[in-house]
Amino acid sequence: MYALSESLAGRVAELGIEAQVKQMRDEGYTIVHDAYTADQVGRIRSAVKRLCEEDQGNYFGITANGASCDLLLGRDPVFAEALLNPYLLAIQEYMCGRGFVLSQLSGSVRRQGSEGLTLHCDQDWIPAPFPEHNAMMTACLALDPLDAAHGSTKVIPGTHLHRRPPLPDEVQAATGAIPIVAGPGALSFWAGGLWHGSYGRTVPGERVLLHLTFCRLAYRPVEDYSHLDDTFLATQPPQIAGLLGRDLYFGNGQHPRIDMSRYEYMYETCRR
Ligand SMILES: O=C(O)CCC(=O)C(=O)O
Ligand SMILES: [Fe+2]
Repeated sequence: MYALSESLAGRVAELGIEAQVKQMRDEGYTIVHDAYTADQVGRIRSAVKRLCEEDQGNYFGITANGASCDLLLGRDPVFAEALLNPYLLAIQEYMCGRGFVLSQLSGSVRRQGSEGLTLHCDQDWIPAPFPEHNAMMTACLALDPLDAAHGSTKVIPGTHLHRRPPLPDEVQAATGAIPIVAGPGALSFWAGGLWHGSYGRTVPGERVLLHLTFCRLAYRPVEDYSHLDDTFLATQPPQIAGLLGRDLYFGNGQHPRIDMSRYEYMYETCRR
């Protein structure tokens, strides 16, 4: 599961993220500081805030003092830019394999008094024991400073090795939990099987996050982007079509009915 392909090893070395790759393997989470520029952080933050205002969603256990938004690709040009981040793509490939697809792109705003999110793992609809190969992985882009008082994500390092979700008493105890401590522009990642949640926000201000979740190509994404057609894709680099699984063998039924070039692509791709 944790072998690095030659091409990915080269990118990991170029990006200088060897330590992060090792931490993903051993502890099931990691942080890349300054993964996005201050300019990108500003533009992504205002888009997330605007769409949370519009959607008033209650995802991520947000019942008061905040809101969520989702299905973000195509709703502001900044989200396609966020998806193409080289740190994001390299670490997702490491954990979800080549040809990984976008599962969910959502945003959240938490304000003072917002309660913490219950301990869980993201691939918890896969029956336990989880397969050895990590099925999906979330990355969160910090758009504000993060620590426990600011309502940061909490993780329990090493729990991905249990290959199961936490039991109710383990959820209550959250033994060994630590906060993600990072500044705006940092990307934090946790394996699909890592136990995590968040701290309640006790201080004034806002915690704005962009949540980017991907899955191995064999699994089903959460969000359905079939409304983003060729007109949208023509405005994007080909990686975006790839992230939507448009070059996979799945979804045969259009013309040509069975496209064997896609079968060959998928067969090769999922093996690295
Ligand atoms: O809001 C957070 O800090 C964590 C959210 C979460 O569980 C996730 O994005 O997978
Ligand atoms: Fe989660």
